[in-house]
Amino acid sequence: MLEANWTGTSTVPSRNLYPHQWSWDSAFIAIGLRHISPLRAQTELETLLAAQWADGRLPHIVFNPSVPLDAYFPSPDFWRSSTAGRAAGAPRTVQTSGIVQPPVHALAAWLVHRADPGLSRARGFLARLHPRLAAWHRYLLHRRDLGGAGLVSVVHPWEQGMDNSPCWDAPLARITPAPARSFRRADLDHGAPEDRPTDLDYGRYVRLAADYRDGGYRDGAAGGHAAGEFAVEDPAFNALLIASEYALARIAEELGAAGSARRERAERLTATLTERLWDAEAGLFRCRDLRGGDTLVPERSVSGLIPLLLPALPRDIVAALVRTLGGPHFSLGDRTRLVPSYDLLGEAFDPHRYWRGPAWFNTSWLLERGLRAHGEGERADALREAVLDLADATGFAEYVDPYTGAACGATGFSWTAALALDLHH
Ligand code: 9WN
Repeated sequence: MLEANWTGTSTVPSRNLYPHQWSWDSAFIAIGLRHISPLRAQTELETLLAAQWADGRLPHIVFNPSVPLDAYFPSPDFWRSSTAGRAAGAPRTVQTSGIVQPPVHALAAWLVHRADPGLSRARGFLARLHPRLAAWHRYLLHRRDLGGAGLVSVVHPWEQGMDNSPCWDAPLARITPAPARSFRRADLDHGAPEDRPTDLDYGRYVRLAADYRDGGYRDGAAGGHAAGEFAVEDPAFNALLIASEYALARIAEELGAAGSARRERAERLTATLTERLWDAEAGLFRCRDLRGGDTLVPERSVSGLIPLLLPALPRDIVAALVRTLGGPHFSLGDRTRLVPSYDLLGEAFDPHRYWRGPAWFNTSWLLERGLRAHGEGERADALREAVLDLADATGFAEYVDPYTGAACGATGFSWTAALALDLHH
């Protein structure tokens, strides 16, 4: 399946629904590919990083010029990266989007290197990637610290990667949607409407992206003075950045440089994440809505569990997260086998609609890693088994009903295959 989704320089998330290269998909895909072709895994990340902007941002989509414009919306003529993004340093030769996705890349680069260090050294893989990954993290930590406290903000739900999570309902409610007739959704040509975000969601996605584009993709100053109407500090996005900071420390050391400053920064960021986003009463991390009075969003999302990945998390927080995973809101190992994307008891819960309940394979892969890192071997083993069984049983579905495990969304989804492959090894 990964062969079928390979284009020669990267892997599409799914042939029909997502016919270009996506940023965090490529990181997860490389993590799986390293077991069958370390060279392809390296190439996957190199292709993505070649589309980096001069300001350090890694675009969430790198467009394939041979795919017709109407195959995916929003297409290159919407983002207009090479013109609207000129001041921010968008590349001239490739068309990209102008927003970002979670920074899983340094973690992926380190894991890919370790799969075949000889090939990696011979090709200068890490030496070439290191400055680009460092610039990427610098962009996030400096240009995207909109709250001024050290954490990164996302300025669009697509940036966080869980597009229609109920966490965005309140922050999005303040956005005037673009008129439905001003754009045409291509996703509904391939996906069932009840499995996808609504037209109203799309109107707001389009409005936010168009405003960002029309502002030249400029980011605001620290302290929340940016123009954008949507700015959220998300636990998963920040946890993945921290995990990638640890990986960058190891990459620097492999290249003969010091990694300690980066490791210390990762620890400081873990403390800031806890101070800003931890909700002890609920036993999980929350999103902070900077434009909504700087308050915590009262929804429980899988995003709030993903900081379990972090090695420097205080023990009581680790214990609370493990309890929450198995408790009534996520019910892992009891009513669910993969981790639901959203609170089973939440008012907005829907077992089929995208990020409003269904279980996704990448989040379970991240939590498997977190459980194992904190000595929860049995729970990690059970989650690993569930990923392998359900990936196979569903034809590598994009996501599944969290109760029944029935396939939803696209089949032949690349990160499902890649992450199953990784857990198989
Ligand atoms: C928008 C590619 C991407 C994933 C996201 C997922 C979905 C896109 C869409 O597909 O988002 O970026 O069109 O719905 O939500 O996490 O990276 O697989």
